[in-house]
Amino acid sequence: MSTNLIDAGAIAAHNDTLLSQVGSDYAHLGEQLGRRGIDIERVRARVAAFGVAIPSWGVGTGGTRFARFPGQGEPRHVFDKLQDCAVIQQLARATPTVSLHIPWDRCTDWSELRQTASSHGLAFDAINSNTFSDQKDQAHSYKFGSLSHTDAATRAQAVAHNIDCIEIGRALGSKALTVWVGDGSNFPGQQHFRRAFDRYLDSAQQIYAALPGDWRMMLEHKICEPAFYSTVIQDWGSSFLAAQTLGPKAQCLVDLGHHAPNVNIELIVARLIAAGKLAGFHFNDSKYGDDDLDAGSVSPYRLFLVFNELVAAAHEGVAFDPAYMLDQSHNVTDPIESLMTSAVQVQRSFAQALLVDRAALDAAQDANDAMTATHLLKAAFQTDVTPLLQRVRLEAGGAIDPVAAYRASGYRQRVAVQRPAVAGGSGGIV
Ligand code: LRH
Ligand code: MN
Ligand code: MN
Repeated sequence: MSTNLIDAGAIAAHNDTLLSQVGSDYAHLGEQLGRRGIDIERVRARVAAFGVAIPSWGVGTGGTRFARFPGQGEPRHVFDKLQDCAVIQQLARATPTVSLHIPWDRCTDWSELRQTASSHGLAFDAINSNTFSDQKDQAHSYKFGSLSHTDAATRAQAVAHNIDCIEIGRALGSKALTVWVGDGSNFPGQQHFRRAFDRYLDSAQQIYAALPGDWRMMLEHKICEPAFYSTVIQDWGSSFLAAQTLGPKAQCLVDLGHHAPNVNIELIVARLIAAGKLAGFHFNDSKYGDDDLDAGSVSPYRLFLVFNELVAAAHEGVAFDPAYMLDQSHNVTDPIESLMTSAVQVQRSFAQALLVDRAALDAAQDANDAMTATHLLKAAFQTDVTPLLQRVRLEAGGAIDPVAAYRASGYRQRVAVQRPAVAGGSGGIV
């Protein structure tokens, strides 16, 4: 393991200071849950098996189109990013996989990258393509779109890039390609809606045809940005239409920040589960739009309600396998701290959803007892599962308080010596 990672002895020493506190808090929670007929050990086992992928682009400081303020010791390349991901996993133990973004992540030897990841105890989740920005020396610009572009050569270039991503993903052991396009229009009349969608489908079909048998193609919709009047894959309806047209390996990915304000995201999740088309998630939080705030930092109850749908479906025996990923931009925090906190928040929402009394909720729903039903959800959401999450981390060799242990480790200061600051600029992604 790399010498830059957190010293296991230091984690153990940190845990020792909190051990007795966690022991009594956990016992107390177990007692409380026991009175509600819930076996804490069973919940703990489910939570311990849960993981959410880290976006490789999330470990660098983000930015907006106005400015980027670089942080200390930012990763210089994909190997540094992996190392930061390893630190997150070592301390929080909820993020065993990494989701790459091509070509933001560059590498001359993908098998070496895979080996490095595995030496850190990490594997690769879905691979993300990028046809929403132009790369140096690119033959055709994506200024007016990619998979749905009016120009056939531009579409072909975008298709080829996605097929390249599949090849990279194969070398890494990924099993899914996530496709988000910024294609759309900024003026009424600029784009022929139906033709643009047909062109998108035609291109997507070519990518789909190149998909290995055991892969999924995850279609990510987004209401706006960078196109602010219309987007080709605007909402879950367009995404669903596309996924249905493409075939069973195509499913719809829900990024929590990609909806109009007040949209009922948990209802969308329920619909996609019912249709067998839920690919997975990009977790983040938002107040106004695609703000890419830390998961659960603004609306933890909404995140819980999403997990409530997932847990309910699993409880009812529905077969589905969503991919869980974070997709956030960290502008004012240390990305490692944000990602650990977000992973734990997602894990927390899952744990809380496991506490819902499903039989009582079914009965309340059947009896049209709205008050009891909503109290049942609140009872689960308002349960402080912190000791359970701490215990899960502890058992897995992580830190009881990941942020405190991280700060005490001096990791950021150490890597800052090796990694010079990258100048600011707009829309900065490492
Ligand atoms: C688009 C998006 C998509 C991209 C990522 C960087 O807003 O959510 O998932 O790949 O951000
Ligand atoms: Mn996303
Ligand atoms: Mn987004």
